[in-house]
Order: sequence, then C-alpha cells, then structure tokens
Amino acid sequence: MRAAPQTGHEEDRVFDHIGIGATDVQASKEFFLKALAPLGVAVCMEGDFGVGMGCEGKPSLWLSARYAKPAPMHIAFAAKDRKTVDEFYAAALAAGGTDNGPPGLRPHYHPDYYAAFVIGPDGHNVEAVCHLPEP
Ligand SMILES: N[C@@H](CCC(=O)N[C@@H](CS)C(=O)NCC(=O)O)C(=O)O
Repeated sequence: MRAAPQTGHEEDRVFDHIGIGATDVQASKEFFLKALAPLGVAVCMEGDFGVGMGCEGKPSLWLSARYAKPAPMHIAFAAKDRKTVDEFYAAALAAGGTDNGPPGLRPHYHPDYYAAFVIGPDGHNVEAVCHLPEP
C-alpha cells in the first residue's frame, strides 16, 4: 500500500507526522487501530520501514521497530517547499544536529516525498518534509 501524495495546505500545518518506537510493531499496530478506529484512522502504508496510519490515506502516525525502552520518538515538520527542507537541514546541522539523511527524495514513501533528517541534542529523529512536486 502506498501513501497518497499531499494535495496542498501543507503550509497550514506545523507537524506533518510523528513516529513512535514500538517493541512489538504488530501489537502496537493492533492497539492503535482499535483505539483510533472511532477517529477513522486506518493503515495507509506498511513495509520494512514500519507502519504508517492515518485518515484518508495520509500516514500521520508511524510505528517503527525498536527494542529499547523508552523507544525513540520521531517528529516531522511540514515544509512548504523543497528549498525550505534544504534550509532546515543546513540550519539544523549548523545548530549542532547530527546528519540522519540529507535533503532528497524518498520515493519509497511516495514519488514526491522530499525530506531531510537530523538527530537532535537528545537523540530525537527530527525531519522536515515537503510532499509537493517541484513547480
Ligand atoms: N536516514 C533515513 C531516515 C528515514 C527516517 O527516519 N524515516 C522516518 C519515517 S519518515 C522513520 O522514523 N523511520 C523509521 C525508523 O527510522 O526506524 C533517510 O535519510 O531516509
């Protein structure tokens, strides 16, 4: 299953998605699917990279296999364009962040998924992502 690219309004949001480490991904998936069913949350994507859940095909909550507790947390900020992703990456490295993936497309999420990743001061995986194609 693949995520639908975003169609707009990314500029209105601060967060794009969050990721939670799970020591048992299947058990966590079942838990969140049941708990969030009243909200219309379903599985949008699933693969080696984890399970993405959300509404209307937009994965907003990610579960990734992790075996240490407390499991890591991942935060993704919504960027309005690819240049903003590039600027985030440069600024975050200059601020002392550690590279966790330079700006670029991640087509395994969807064809226009353009993102960069840094590890913050306390080990959090911080991302900026733009879902829109180049104009
Ligand atoms: N180094 C990877 C980082 C990818 C990444 O962190 N992806 C997020 C989801 S958008 C995540 O939490 N992945 C699961 C994991 O790292 O366990 C890259 O540059 O693509």
